[in-house]
Amino acid sequence: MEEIASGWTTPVSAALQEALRVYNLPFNDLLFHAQSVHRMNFDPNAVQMSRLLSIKTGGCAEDCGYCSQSAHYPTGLKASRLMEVEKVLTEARQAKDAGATRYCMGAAWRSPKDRDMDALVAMVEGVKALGMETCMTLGMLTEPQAGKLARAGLDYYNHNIDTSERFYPEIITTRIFEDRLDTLETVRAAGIKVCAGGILGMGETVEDRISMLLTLANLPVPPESVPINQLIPIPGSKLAHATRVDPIDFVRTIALARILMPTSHLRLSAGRTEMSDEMQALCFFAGANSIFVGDTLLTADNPGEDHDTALFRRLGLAPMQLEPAR
Ligand code: SAM
Ligand code: DTB
Ligand code: SF4
Repeated sequence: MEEIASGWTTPVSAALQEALRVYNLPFNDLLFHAQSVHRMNFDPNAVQMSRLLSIKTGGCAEDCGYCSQSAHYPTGLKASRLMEVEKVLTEARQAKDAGATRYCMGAAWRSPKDRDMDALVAMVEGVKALGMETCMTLGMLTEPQAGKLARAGLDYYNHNIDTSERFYPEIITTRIFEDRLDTLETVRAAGIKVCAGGILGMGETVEDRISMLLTLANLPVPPESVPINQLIPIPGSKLAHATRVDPIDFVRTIALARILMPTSHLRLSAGRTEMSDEMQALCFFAGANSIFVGDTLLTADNPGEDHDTALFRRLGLAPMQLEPAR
């Protein structure tokens, strides 16, 4: 085993070396390969649309260096309590009318408190009753909490590993990489589909990005949904001045993700306001087939309906239809 340059200090596995070889293929070869894999598994012109809502904003105990919602950084965000169930359902109805098929409710928690579970269950049941898929991202879950959400009908749980195991402690110190994997296992065991991905542009190396993808692809069952976020630099956060990831490197990472996880929905997530239409088009060609729609993500801006409708028209893309419930 040999060492790879650019800061990777541990011996590099054969899988990482092979993935790096694919990643470094001539761009056209890489994209052709990724698009071929994509076509074998999906309609190449259909894009799944999810809508996010922050149901509990700010004041989070965790110290994630990228996040506007961590209480450890002076980001200027006003913290708020858990939203009322009825208010969440009103927002979900509007998202459905605007074409979203999945509603993702996020809370700035290290983990939910048991006293919050009844409201969370009511939100899942209410959104499901509207005929949308449900997703939640609430931090670490215990087995009983995951069980309650599963029984309420939660379809997906989002819990990102964010980066490689090696780079993780540089970004977050209040929990460890293994904690994330434990929650993913708990979610999977409860019968909820897994949404897990990460962020590019936090100062990680190419090998870190590939290592993150290999961790996801080598889970006992790969995530059904893989969000790839481009860091939105948040003023006041630890990563406020991180260098932006090179767009071609970003597209290469999407292509490798598609090749490593052929049947997962690959979401071009945070950071689209800073991406040109051309870059997004390349990401879709490389195998991305899901986006967040609407003007806001959790706290940050998103392109919004007008821009995305125009983008879909320019690219001949269509919203992916929900599979009929079995
Ligand atoms: N508190 C929960 C957790 O951490 O799992 C759920 C919410 S958290 C905001 C969800 C994910 O959003 C994070 O894991 C991270 O990948 C992504 N994220 C947060 N802030 C971001 C930013 N500034 N830029 C890009 N992605 C971000
Ligand atoms: C994910 O990977 N990206 C979404 C969702 N999962 C929860 C969140 C992006 C957050 C972007 C920063 C913000 O809105 O505060
Ligand atoms: Fe809290 Fe999640 Fe933000 Fe980390 S990413 S500070 S856990 S809201």
